[in-house]
Formats: sequence, C-alpha cells, structure tokens
Amino acid sequence: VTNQMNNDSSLNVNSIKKRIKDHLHYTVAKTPRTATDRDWFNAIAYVIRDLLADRWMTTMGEYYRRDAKRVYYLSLEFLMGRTLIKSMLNLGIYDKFCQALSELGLSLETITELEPDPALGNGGLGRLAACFLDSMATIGLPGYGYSIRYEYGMFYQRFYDGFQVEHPDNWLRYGNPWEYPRAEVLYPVHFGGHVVEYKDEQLGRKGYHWKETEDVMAMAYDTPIPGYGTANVNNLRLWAAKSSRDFDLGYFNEGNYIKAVEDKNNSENLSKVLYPDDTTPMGRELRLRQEYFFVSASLQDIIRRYLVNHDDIRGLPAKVAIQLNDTHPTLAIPEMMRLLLDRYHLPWSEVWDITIQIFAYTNHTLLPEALETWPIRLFERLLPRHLQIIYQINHEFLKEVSYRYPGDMDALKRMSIIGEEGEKHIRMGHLAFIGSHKVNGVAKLHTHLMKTTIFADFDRFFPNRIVNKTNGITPRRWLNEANPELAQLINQHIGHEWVTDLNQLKQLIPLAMDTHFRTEFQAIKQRNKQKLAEFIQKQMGLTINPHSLFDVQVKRIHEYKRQLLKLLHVIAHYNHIRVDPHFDRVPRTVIFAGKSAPGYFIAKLIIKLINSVADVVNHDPIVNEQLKVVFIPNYDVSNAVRIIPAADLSEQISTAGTEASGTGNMKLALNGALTIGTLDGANVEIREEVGEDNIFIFGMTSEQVAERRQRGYNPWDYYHGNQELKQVLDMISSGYFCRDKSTIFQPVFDTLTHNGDRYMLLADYADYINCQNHVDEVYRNQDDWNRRAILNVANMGKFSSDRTISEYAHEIWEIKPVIPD
Ligand code: DL6
Repeated sequence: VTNQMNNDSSLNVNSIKKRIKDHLHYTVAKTPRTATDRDWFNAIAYVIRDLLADRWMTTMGEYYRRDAKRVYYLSLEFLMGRTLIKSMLNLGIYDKFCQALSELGLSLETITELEPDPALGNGGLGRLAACFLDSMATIGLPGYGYSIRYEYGMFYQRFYDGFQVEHPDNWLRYGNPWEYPRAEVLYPVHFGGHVVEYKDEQLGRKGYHWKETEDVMAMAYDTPIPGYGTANVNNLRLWAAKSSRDFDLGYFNEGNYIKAVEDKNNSENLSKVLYPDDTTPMGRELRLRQEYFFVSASLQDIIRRYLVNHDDIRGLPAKVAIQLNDTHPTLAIPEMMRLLLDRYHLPWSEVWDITIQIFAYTNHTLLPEALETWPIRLFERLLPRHLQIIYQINHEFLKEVSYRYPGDMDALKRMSIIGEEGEKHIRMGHLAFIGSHKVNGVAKLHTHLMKTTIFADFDRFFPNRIVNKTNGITPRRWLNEANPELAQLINQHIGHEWVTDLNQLKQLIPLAMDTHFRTEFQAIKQRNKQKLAEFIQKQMGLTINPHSLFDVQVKRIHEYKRQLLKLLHVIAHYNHIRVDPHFDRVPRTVIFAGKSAPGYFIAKLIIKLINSVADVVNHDPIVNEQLKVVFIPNYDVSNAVRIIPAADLSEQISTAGTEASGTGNMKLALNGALTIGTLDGANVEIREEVGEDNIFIFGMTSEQVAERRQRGYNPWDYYHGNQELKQVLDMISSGYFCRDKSTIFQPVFDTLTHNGDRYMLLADYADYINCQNHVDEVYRNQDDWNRRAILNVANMGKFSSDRTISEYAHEIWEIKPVIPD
C-alpha cells in the first residue's frame, strides 16, 4: 500500500531510472554491464537515501526552529530489519520504483534479498525499539534513538546435526549505504582512574575531579528513520568506539608503535559485538563498558543539542525526556548527575530534581535472573565517581525510607540500591526506579505483577509511579509490508487509513460475515502458505503440505516460553497417528524458529530435540502427510516477515506470569492467525479485543501458578497420572529420537521431572492437549475458521505501536508532534 505523500513532481519513473544510473556510475563506479546485483542494490539505496536526506535535514532544522522538546530512546538494542522496501513504502514511492526497476531489467525480489538484515538486537525488546522509532517518525514526534553500532550483530544460526551453531553476523562486510558516518561528532568516554576531592572556593563546597582515566572515543553514525506518509524523518544515532590513542601523540613518541596499535584495537573492541543473551544479564566487564560508553556519549550529545538553543542547563527537563529501555542504560542516571554536579556545578538537590524529571524506565521482564546487578568492586575500578554518586543517591533515599517506615530494617534491606547477598552489588532496577519519574510495564498483567511482586515495596513508597504501556507493533512493517495481498484486500474494502490508524480495521467486522470476503481472505492466506512452503523447500529441501494447518511458534528459545510443551504435543500427536494411521485427522505442519543464547545449555538441547523429533516424524512413512515438523534456521526480521503471514495458529504458551507482553502474538493475530495461548502477557488483552470465541485459551492463570508454587508442586503426580504424557516423556529420555546417542535428551526429561519443572509444563499439559483438539475441530470448518481469523485482524487496532507511543508521549514524555510546514 503506497501512500500519497510523495508530491515531488520531478520524481517519475524516468527520473528514478536516471538517478539510479547516476549513482551506479558516480557512487558505485560501475557500468550497467559490469554491475552486480549488489551494486544495483547500493545504487538504488543511495537514490532513496538522497530522498530521505532532504526531508531529514528539514525535520531536524524544524526541531531546532521550534525549539521542540525531544525524547531520546536509549536502548542497547534496535532490531531494525531491512530498510529498502520499508523506505519506499514510507516515502510513497514503491510503485514508481517497481516500474523503474522493471524497466531497467532488474528484479526487486533478487535485489531485496541482497540487503543485510541489521540485527542489532536479541528479540522482543530490540524489535519493540525499532517499531517505536517507526511510530515516532510517523506521528511526527521529535524522537531520537541512541545505541551502539555493533560491528557484529545477533549471531547467524545454522544447524549441524540438529545442533545450533553460531556464526558471526558480519553485516557491515559490504558497507552500509543507509548510514552517515559523522567523524566530527566525537566524544571522549572515560573509564577507570580515581576521584580527587577538592574544596571549591567559589561555591563554598566540595567538588570532585575524576582523574587519570583511560579514554575511548565515541564516534556517531546516523541513520535516517522515515515516517509513513509524512515528510518527517527522524534519526537513529549509533556510537562506534574509536581509540583515543590516535590522538595521543606522546604515546607514539615513546616509540612503542605496536603497543599503540594493540591498545587501539582493545578500545575499539568495545563496540565489536552485541551480547546475544536476552534473559540473563552479562556479568562481564565488556558489557558494563558498553553500557557506560553509549550512555556517556549519548548524554554529551543530548546536552550539546540542548545548549544550541539554551544557556541555562537547569531548563533541561523542559526540553529533554529520556526513556531507558530496560535497565541496560540506567547508568545514564548517575552520569546525568555527574555532569550536572561536576561540570555544571549545580547543587545536589537541584540535580536530583532535574534528573528525575528527565528519566523514565521501562521494565521488560519479571524473571529474577534477568534483573541486572553489577559487583561493587567492578564499579569501583571502572566508574569510581559514579559509585560515589550512587552511594549518595542510596543514602538520601534510605533516609526517606527509614523516616517513612521507622525501625523497618527489612524494608531498608529490600529497597536498598546496594544488595548485600553474596558479593556486594548494585541493583540496577532499583536505581532505575528511584531515578525515574515514571516506570512502566509492557502489558496490563505485567504491570500488575510488577506492582505486586518485584516492585511491591517501591509501588507502596512511590504510588502512581508505575504505569502501564501495553506494547504495540508497527502496522507498516507487520501488515502493509509483510502481507501486501492482505493489505490490498483491506484497502479495497475500507481504504488505506488503517496504515496510520489501525482502529480503522474495525470496519472489517461486518465483512467477517461476508462469504465473498472470507473466500478472498482465505485465498490470500493460502498463497502466503504456498510461498512459505516453497521457501522451506528451497532452503531446507523439505516438502510440506500447503493445505495443512500451519501451527507456528516463532520466538527466542527459552524454557519459560515452553517450546517443549509444543513438542510434547507433537510427540503425543505422532503416537496417535502411529496407533491409528487411518483416522481422519487435520493435517498439521508445526513450524518452529528461534535462537537460543549460546551458553544456554537446555535451550540448545531443546533445539536439538526439535530437530531430532522432526527427523523421525518427517521420515516415518506411516505419518505420511498428517504431520510435519520444521525448524526454520536463523529467525530474524526477514524470516518473520516470511513466516507470520502464512500462519494459521499462533502458539503463545508461556507459563502465566512469565512473558512480560509478547509482540509476536500481536503480529500473528494481525495477519489472521488464531492464537492458542495462556492468560499471560498481552494475550490477556488480545482476548479482550478479539473476544473469547476467537482465541484458544488454556492452562493455569498467573494466580493459580503462584498458588500452586506456594502449595508445593510435584511434576511426578502428572507423570504418573497421565499415561499418554508418561509415554511421551519416556520416549524423550529413552533415546527414541536419537538412537545413536540414546542418553542425550536425559537432561530435558530431568528438567521436567527430577529438577522440579520450574515452568509447570506438566501441570498445563492435559489442558493444552484438549485445547489443541478443539483447534482441530474448529479448523475442520474452514469457513468458520476464516470468520474468526478476520475478526482477529479486525480487532487488532489497540496493538499498533502508534497507540503505545502516543500514550508514552502524552503521559510520560509530555511531547507533541512537530510537523514541518
Ligand atoms: O517489551 C518487549 C518484549 C516483551 O514483549 C517480551 O515479553 C519480553 O520477554 C521482552 N524482553 C526481552 C528481554 N528482557 N530483558 N531484559 O526481550 O520484551
């Protein structure tokens, strides 16, 4: 669906062709005869980048001219996905480019596939940040993303003998036409050294010098972020580490050239690689260095920008809002304090007020092991001045706590920023909470659980600080681009306003009752399934039945997300087929995709088990067409765009109370998949929107999970009490799926039995199986299934990231759209 915003009349098919050829000639330095497809990709990208550049500079200029309050989204991850098609669509030039490319004899499909998929993120948190950038630009909000320009993004996943093997993602190998290196935007970032106290005679109080530090330079790379159907183009600024040694002539004069180069490499390693774990924080020094590096450079840049229009630093909160995407950028709080105290010499109380007004923090997980902490010792060595400031913040805070709860030593212990269990450490969640004026969860249930569990003390102490901002996804990427045929069908019936106002999809509700519409809707789903089947055939050499039910679980591999529960169902289903192969069943293709953290043993074993089960099932002649299991390697944004539009059934089956929100659940429902899920994360709200008849809910609620845990949970009761389940588990442990290494899956069996089944798969198993049987029954009536699927699409308006971002803008950041005249 192209928009009408591009009113640049000089841009027609001929001029586009000319621009492409010019860039091929002058920028890429190739002739049409010698150009490779990649050269053409670059030439096309440069043409689009030119178009972005005009609007981008106008937008930035307008923000200065109007002295707009800006929001800065600080995130260690932005999972952007490819840019080419997205930019064409957002700029409203897609059709013209298609025409131009075809006249040049180029295949858009081939060219698109050459674009690297920038994967500077792990999963949900990073992709959310990318959707938010799209929404901010589309709405016209002055919003900037800040992060690290990792040289290696999320690893590339391959399977060898069914095992995940990680390969480096060298996404910059062929250059990156979308970015603008800003060699002149360069800030020093300090580490180490020590703090010297002095008496500031002028101010009549103590001051602090952070001295003899080891410095790294942060250099900016900018990527324009176009909004859809607007001339607004925002900025994503990524920092790359550059050695400060280049600037230290004295160092070279010592004659130690090799050492200088070695040191240069060491400091440049800082932005080398993204940490590929999304659930356990990295207790590694390099990670802490990354966090401080990007926070320090970003704050210097933010303050510099503010000072362009202002003299008085105290006015900062009126013009600057900073959102912390999880605790990873929390060092921004003590860093802001440090700058205001030590550089601008403001008094502590004023500095604290300013800081709190500026910051807000988003929590993305309740898993206790995911809550970030850093050893004091490490802090002392790397960031001694910040440690002093954190101690002081804690001191002031605990004074208030003891005033409010006299004698309650337990409260002090629980709420302190400093944790004393084991090695003394800093609790980053507490620091982020105390230093922010708003703290948000990412779905209603998650926010409720934040208030009643991990942040209960803080909620009592700071009532109204915790707010909910249910996540959303951008309809531009996840429907308009991912599912062009469905987008087109929707346009024909209700126009295209839904692209920027997703609630318009409600107009589809009556069409769910229209036989003709249902037939067309189904035909599109069928073609999407066919395309995915062809992709799987080509990539994996596996034939799947495009008329089977496509049952899809795509997300990071984690025990709490319960891919294993899905697999228990697969194995039970397989056993039924073997017992009675001629029973009339709904044929299913079960599709998995997702990466495991490289050091996460059980998750990697689950991947191997899925592949082993697939191997057995897919080669069993008795099973025939009734069941296929596919694990598509290397789940990334491009694969998501392929898989999601083809799904019939969306698996959202985490243990209730563990998935903060989920956004895959929204993407799949928006593309007409029906959800089978627990009452967890945003599933709860999806059910509210689509109605309980149009979603398959099973399993314990979060209260029941908590209550069961409290009471004492024994997985063996389920093992011994359910013959079918026992058989499935015994097959896993006995080596049925890996005859040459028969004990290999014993640890999987053990987690579900001897080790206590932390995520209570066995407790939810029976209900899950019943619910899956119900899915089969409903699927038999294709027409009725389509009606429900259409109602899912029609009721997804709430889950647009435009809605989420508008709420942040209004209720947390207090910023307004700025649209260039
Ligand atoms: O908020 C975005 C996304 C949620 O939708 C997922 O439910 C949640 O698991 C995910 N969290 C992360 C890693 N969390 N940390 N830290 O990606 O955030």
